Amino acid sequence: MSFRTPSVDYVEDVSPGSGALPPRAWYASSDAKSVSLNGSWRFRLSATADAEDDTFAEPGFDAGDWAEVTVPGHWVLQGHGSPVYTNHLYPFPVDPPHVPTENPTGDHLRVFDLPADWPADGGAVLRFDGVESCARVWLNGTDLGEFKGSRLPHEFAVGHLLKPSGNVLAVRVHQWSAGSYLEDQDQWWLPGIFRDVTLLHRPAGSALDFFVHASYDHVTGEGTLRVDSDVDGRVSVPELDIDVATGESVTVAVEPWTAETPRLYDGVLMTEGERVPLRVGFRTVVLEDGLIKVNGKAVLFKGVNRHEWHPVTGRALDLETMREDVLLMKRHNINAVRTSHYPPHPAFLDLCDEYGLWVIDECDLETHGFTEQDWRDNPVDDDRWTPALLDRAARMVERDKNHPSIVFWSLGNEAGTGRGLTAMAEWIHDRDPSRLVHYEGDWNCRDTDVYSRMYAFHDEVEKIGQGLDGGTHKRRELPFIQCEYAHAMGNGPGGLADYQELFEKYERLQGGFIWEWIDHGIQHPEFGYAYGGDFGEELHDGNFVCDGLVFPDRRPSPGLVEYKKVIEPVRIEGDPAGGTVRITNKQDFADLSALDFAWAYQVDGETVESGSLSVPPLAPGESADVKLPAPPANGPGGEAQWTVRALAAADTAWAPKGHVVAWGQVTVAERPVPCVTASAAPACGDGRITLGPAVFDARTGALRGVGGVEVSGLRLDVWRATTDNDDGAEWQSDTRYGVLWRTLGLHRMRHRLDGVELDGDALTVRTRVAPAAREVGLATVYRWVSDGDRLKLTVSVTPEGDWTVPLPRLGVRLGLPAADEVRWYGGGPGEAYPDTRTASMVGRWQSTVDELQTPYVRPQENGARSDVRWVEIGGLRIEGDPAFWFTARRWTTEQLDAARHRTDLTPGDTVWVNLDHGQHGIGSQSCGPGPLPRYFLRAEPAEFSFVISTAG
Ligand code: IPT
Repeated sequence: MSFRTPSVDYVEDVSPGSGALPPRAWYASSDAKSVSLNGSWRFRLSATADAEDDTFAEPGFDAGDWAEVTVPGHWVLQGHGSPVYTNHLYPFPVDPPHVPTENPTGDHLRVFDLPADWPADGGAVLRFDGVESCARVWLNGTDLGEFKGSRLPHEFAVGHLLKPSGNVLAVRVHQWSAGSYLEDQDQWWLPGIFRDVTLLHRPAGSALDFFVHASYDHVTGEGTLRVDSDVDGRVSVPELDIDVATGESVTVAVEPWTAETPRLYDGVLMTEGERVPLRVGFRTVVLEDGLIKVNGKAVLFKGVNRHEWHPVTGRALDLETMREDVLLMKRHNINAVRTSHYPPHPAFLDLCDEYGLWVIDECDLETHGFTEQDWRDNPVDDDRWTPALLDRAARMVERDKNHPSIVFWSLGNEAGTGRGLTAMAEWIHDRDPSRLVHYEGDWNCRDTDVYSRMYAFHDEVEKIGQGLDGGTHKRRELPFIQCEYAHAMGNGPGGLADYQELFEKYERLQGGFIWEWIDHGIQHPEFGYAYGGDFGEELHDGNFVCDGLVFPDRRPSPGLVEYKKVIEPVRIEGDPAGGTVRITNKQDFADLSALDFAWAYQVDGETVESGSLSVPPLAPGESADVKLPAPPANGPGGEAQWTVRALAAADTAWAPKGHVVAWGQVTVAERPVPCVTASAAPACGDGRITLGPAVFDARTGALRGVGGVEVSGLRLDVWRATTDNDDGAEWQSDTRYGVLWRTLGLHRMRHRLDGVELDGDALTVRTRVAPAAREVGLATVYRWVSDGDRLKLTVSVTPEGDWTVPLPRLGVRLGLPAADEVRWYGGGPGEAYPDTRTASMVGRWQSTVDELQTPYVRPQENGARSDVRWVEIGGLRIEGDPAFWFTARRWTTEQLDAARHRTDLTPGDTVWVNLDHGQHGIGSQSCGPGPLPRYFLRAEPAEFSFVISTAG
């Protein structure tokens, strides 16, 4: 055989490819053999598409000196080249369908034998589940064809080419191709064979493609099953006594499938040559009365956008990682996933069927970069590209059509508008009328069954809920979802509870999907987790790629904990007077029989009595007022609360018995305000002032210590290391306060000392705190008194000048020489800010300084605990009047602000403590609205105090 330099014209060809089999359902046969070709492959990287000829595909080629890579995987994450991150900018000149000459091309080679029991008869299919972005395939020297469509399966008929041993599979993968123009999703560009490669035996008479139609009639309680199959056979579902021919309908009483009650029936499709296991879920999705209804009921999506991500292997995910995602979602009350922005590994959809999640399955299509040129030459509005778009739609629908969890097909993301999208929608509606079509990019809803938007502000969402948003006639008839909202970048998202309130208030609003599930940080020896720019990319979008509810290692961020609370399936509201709690079942399908309820009575945050609460198994939407037991005697006048929890009554597939699903608290006796009677008088001498347990510098009035505890740097503090949401995205319409704060100089406030006064009982220190170059300032008075044991600081702040911006925070900071253990009474256990505090539970908590830190990939303000009544740290006990926000760190706010990665933060000798009277809201302005005005920390006169004593 002789080889010539192959033509690489296919790389820039708009067609989807050639040689592959037609798309079909993805399934694992019960009896047909298969061979996984995952594992170590020989690998050679070239700088251009045509640098090497194709002799490597020839049997006998010696690749002994090639490198090795793991398949599935991305070569740029295995030491060959590097990843590139851009949000919507194409990292190459936009001249469709052309791509750069510099086109990293990976030749992959794998030699394999057939297992000894591989049947001699029948055919075989070689399946690629995902290759980015374009591949050409040879088996035993025969060119099988080439394909594009990175996150879609491609199969080739190879039975006639197989040998018992020494089969040579050669795959040439190009990083850039015409297909790249259709794959401009906001994520890392990661070439490679990143999903499974499998050789499937296809016995004579095997199943080919089949479509399971399983609907549910909520009026009769019956399900109807019909399996259409390319190859005739029989369908059996033993549990339902079903045994029918393919193509034949059968109707029987069934339990329906919903995300809350994911009832699946095991069945089998039997053709002459094969048995294929089926997992049948009966449900009916319709658009009716302007609502998305499943089994006759309107559903509320409490969703997330999920990209596939692993910090080491990129988009190559193993089953356990996929399962971890699903379990984490279920445990956090999430009921829906949008597979942004491409069909996921098919095993993920099996898990959604099994554990119960509503799915928007999204096609592998995004042309966002064309927005830079006003969408000129957008492939979705150019007929030459339509076959590629239809191929992508078909590969998604055909692969995934048998999953009951999928309720929507999504045409893609951010691709503008055009005829190609309409063609896709028409094809999908025709092929599968049993599901609805989603696409966000066309606000006129020409092709869609839902009005979908992203990042609409609260006020607009409310208008839409009220039907006052106008729009085309068609749109006005449609339900609304936010396919993306609440951008979970860094600290936040704020304002979740406010969105949820709207979703629950207006029928037309059927919920939303948080952007997004996971931070796409790449594990990195120097940076901890790398983000855009860390690989020297010429164009990049920084840490915009780290905007998930879980950190790269899948640890839940405070945003996820907040979301869990905001979307809890049971609402528990106390009545401070009445001795009852109101329990509401907020689910759409399930009653409360899977839950136990427990109460606890707390005095000063300590549980003094607890027990179980009997709650009727309320139907969806129902409420009941449930009587609480008589309150235990409340000691000597402490603060008292009821805490009521809803817990899993038994082990479930996704959580153990006792898992807390929802909770509510009600305070029935308020906290007595800490009181210090000024009885000790300040005394001056030796350059020092003493007052009760405290020592001050006589010249500056600065606190030096309390009891034996050294204190440094106590002063007013307004700065916070701006969050991604403070900084905001430049395209957002709300004022970007993070930027204004810095312009104004709030990060470099100067403290002028105006006077140190001893007047009877008190030491008063007068100051003015203001930034250079500005006339605004904060007149700040520190007033100290003591009863001999305890010290009370009252801080009064009076803004001067014309403050046109809110403050980042307002409180005092102080340094302690040593601190590790922290105990507090207040909100916890995790961080909270004014508009992210729903999940903050009042109680007694303890932690360490290190554990108080929230590990945002790009360091920024984090870790505040809300509503703190008192805290004990570093030998001091600090009580607040009123309750305060507390943070403690082994670095200063300025160091936190300057850090780009967590590895930039090195613990110093001092623990810096912030006791804040106020914090500005967080919002979601990194992509969306800033904080709602009710969460602003306005520059207004304020007074707050702390009582400080030595702990223990
Ligand atoms: C939106 C994209 O759909 C999503 O992929 C992601 O980039 C997100 O923004 C921000 O992280 S598009 C944006 C213009 C609203």
